[in-house]
Amino acid sequence: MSTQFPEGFLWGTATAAHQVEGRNYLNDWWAWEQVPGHIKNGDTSELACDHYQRFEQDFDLLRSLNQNAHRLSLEWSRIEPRPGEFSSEAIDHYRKVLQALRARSMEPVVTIHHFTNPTWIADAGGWEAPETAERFADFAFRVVDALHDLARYWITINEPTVIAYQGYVKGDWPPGKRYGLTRVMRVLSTLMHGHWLAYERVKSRHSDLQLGLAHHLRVFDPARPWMPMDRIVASAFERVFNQTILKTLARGRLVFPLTRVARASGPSHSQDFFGLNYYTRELVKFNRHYRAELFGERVLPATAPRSDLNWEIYPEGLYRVLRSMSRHGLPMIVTENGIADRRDALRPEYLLTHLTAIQRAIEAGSPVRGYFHWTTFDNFEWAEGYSAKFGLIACDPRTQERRVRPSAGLYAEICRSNRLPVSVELPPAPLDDEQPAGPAELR
Ligand code: IFM
Repeated sequence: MSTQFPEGFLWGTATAAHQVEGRNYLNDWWAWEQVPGHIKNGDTSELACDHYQRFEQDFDLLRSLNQNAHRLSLEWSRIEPRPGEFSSEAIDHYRKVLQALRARSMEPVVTIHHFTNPTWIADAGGWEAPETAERFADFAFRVVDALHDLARYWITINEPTVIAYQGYVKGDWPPGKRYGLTRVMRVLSTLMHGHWLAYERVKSRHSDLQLGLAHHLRVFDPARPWMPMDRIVASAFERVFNQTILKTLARGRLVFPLTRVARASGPSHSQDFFGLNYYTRELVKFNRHYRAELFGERVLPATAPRSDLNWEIYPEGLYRVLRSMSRHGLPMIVTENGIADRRDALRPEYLLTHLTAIQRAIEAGSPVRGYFHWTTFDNFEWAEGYSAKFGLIACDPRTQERRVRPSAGLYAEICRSNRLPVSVELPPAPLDDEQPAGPAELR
């Protein structure tokens, strides 16, 4: 097997505005963080990585680590703080950010919506209100039109199913609802509608741009493959969490179970590339008490290695997902992949095994065009606060000190050579200078 990646392969890291910028006070997440008990250790995003101010130095660092691309998101609440009122100051800021990437020969990939909503959108019903689709599409058109000369790749919405699951099934994220399937499907339908409208509007003016979605796909396997009920719930998870929106997008119309609540349709082609966020697999076991979760209880494998968040490390899943998504016939970009590993003990191997999985998929015919490691620096990991450390670069939210981890050096060498090392001496496991994270709840 070749260890070389295709010419022009995009190598970078990914971030999201609210997780790194700091001082995002006008969105629903900021309001949510203020309520005790919502975020681990009482953390709030506050200054995060202060990236809003420090983006130039941060990009210098990434360039020095040989990255030729970068994924970031725009903060809707900064750009449109009140309905229909667009801040030229915020748009100018993002122009400077994208220019800074271009000046360093780094290809930007820009996400328009990464989890946060302006408070005025949340107050008007968030993604439960059908009008949010229109409002989002207006915003998307406006920002792409203002910045289209600086970025070719755009992602409309990051992880629609995660928004629906965390905010409206589990209730761990804003707006903190615990709904049954029907109301959750309404949320997902509005998200799909918003994507379709945004895609159509943007493409009608800027047909040359490449637009996609970032899908969070997990592999769902039966915990006990010999048990028919486990197999049934695992395939129900696959259908609802992965296939519902994939089929909806492929057919250009809502499919069951979304059709229980709405009958929207959109263009038959609404993704120019397939954005994939892959982290882990979940083993699912039938449990009749788990009605709200399709009777599936997620269980941990007894022996497999796991991240600080207890997510199974399963690189084979990335290969399986890439091969299976190839049937859509779209170029693919791995828009996120990474591990919470505060000691940087598992990350080097995680990187190598997941990149090997990508390479195998490419060899087997999957058109993968780029890889964005999640994430650049340790940042505000939503309900986990600062406790989950996904960064190639450590970042202390109090001092803002950045520290390049050994795995960032390994990644830099891969980015430079555009190939996997034939043999690699993994950096020694670091001294445990930080408290290990306690077991976290499964997502
Ligand atoms: O931090 C998140 C990111 O915002 C979306 N995808 C998963 C990451 C890790 O949990």
